[in-house]
Amino acid sequence: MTPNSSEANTMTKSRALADWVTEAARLTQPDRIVWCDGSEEENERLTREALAAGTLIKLNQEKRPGCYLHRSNPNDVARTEQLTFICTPTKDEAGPTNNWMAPDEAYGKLRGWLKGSMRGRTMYVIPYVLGPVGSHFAKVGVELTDSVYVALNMRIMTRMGKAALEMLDDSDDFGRGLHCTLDLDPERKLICHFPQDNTVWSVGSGYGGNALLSKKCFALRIASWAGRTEGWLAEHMLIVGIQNPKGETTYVAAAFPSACGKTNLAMLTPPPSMLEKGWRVFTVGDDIAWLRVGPDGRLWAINPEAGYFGVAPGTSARSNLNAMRMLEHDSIFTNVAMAPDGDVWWEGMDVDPADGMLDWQGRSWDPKSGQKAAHPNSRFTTPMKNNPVLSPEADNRNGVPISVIIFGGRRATTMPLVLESYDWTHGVYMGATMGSETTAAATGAVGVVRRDPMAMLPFCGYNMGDYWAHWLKMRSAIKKPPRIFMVNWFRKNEKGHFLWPGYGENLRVLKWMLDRIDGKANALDTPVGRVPRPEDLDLTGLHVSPEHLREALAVNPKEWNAELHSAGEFFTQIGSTVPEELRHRHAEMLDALNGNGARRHAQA
Ligand code: GTP
Ligand code: SPV
Ligand code: MN
Repeated sequence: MTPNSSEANTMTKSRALADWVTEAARLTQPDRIVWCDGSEEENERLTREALAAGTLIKLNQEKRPGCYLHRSNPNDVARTEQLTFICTPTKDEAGPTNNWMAPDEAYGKLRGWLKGSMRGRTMYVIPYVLGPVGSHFAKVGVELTDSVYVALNMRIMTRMGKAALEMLDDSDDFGRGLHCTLDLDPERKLICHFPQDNTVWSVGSGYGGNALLSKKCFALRIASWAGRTEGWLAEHMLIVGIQNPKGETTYVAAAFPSACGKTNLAMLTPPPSMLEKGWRVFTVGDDIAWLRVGPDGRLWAINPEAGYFGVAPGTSARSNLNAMRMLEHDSIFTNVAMAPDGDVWWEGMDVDPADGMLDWQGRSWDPKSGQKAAHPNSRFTTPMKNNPVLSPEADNRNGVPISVIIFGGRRATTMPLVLESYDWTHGVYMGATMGSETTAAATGAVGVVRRDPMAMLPFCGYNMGDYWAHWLKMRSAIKKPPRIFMVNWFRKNEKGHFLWPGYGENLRVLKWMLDRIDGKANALDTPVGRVPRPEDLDLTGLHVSPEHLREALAVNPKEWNAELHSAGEFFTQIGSTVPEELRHRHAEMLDALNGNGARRHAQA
């Protein structure tokens, strides 16, 4: 089939979409164009094609029906932040934390690479909806890609196909994503965002965050831009419903950096003592939240996605039973290890590795080699309907009302298990200055503490200082603002052991937050926020030494002086756009920490 506009016209009522597909096809010259409708028949056909091409490997269909393995190119296993650009007319719009390229230069460079790049290949046209269909939050995007792996993943991650074309109707209002795998040469790899054009061009990578353009590219970088203009927030946040024994559900949104526990918190299993009393947890989203002020003046959130692209290593029946259950069928695994019986395996699965395992690159693996069998950033893609604790509200067009916002990082030192902010501005300050150790979710060094404001450092589509100002401004629009907390599940003792057991036990910390809101729990004021004392937490049935707990909760002035110093340096880096209120809070906190403040504080 030769690409032509008359065929496109039969697929969509949108002239703009038809023209754009024709134009992209003229540039990239695919042999075939396939419009994806999202049907089951199409899924089977694309899966067959992917199997035939070796893009997918069939896993044991008795153990894991509908499950497949994908092995990526070994140099294409994580997001590449140094090759990700915000292409606004001026560099200031992108700000000091983003890579910037002038739009003309970026389009020109990529056009050169894209010329004839799909010759001999198929171009998939993937229309999708971000958010529940029919919701006033929802937005339409279309991704053009030459990757069948991308097409199959987009089908899981979004509401893809016919529904999107119906929602678009004859409008020209859709996100334009053009993705081409090319030859995976690191010298010809770029992910470029053009917020003013509602456009992303991504070339040279097949990896999730670089290639599934609905996700970080549109639902965060482009959407955060739109949110600033339109008065809402697009955030790197999970959304979870916590049901108490009385049957009342409170919704919590939490921003943790990549590979720092969002999926795990979103679907946690309560500890036995809390399960018995009737506590339940329900997932609305595990990675991205769009938040808008509702007619009642509260902050409401939806999950723009329809599936999870989660970290495999560390997922086990003990750490996340709900995830293990949802991965039993209809999931795509990327870069995990494969057992001789065609099942999957990864480090931290809590299952002994079988003899004769193949590692993530398909090489035979020796457990004694010291090499990992699964790539540390190996992932699963699974539809949200697989999740046994999916919230009944996950598809609600109005979203869910958010009562608590949590920021959290991966910090071996300094940051206590939980800190409550004094007010919205203080909470925004906590988010703006939070630090976290880098993880395998992006290429580069792992374990280095960097500032990762609101867990959005790699995902904010505009100037970071303006983003903080937008957060502060939101306060005036919200009648009943969520209370803001900071958490750290990852503090260690001097021997390098985690001080807090984490995972399901984290619900105890959430319960303290809910009790704080209800005025039922105590806290200690410190210069940097409120912390629970050990006796303020419900620790029934938990075996953790009092000494560890004290260490986990400690606010250590020496560590905090260093922390505030680092935050101050970050403000200097961001420069003149840092809101005055945040600078003021910073100065006040430094004073209080060093005993000069007006507020009197007890030391933890
Ligand atoms: P992205 O998908 O990259 O945005 O990551 P995420 O924030 O959803 O991270 P995820 O929940 O997948 O967790 C990443 C890693 O952290 C996994 O290896 C988990 O096992 C580990 N982890 C999650 N929660 C905890 C916790 O409470 N304590 C400890 N020690 N590790 C945790
Ligand atoms: C992350 O890195 O934060 C992820 C995975 O959630 S990716 O979709 O690749 O960005
Ligand atoms: Mn993420």
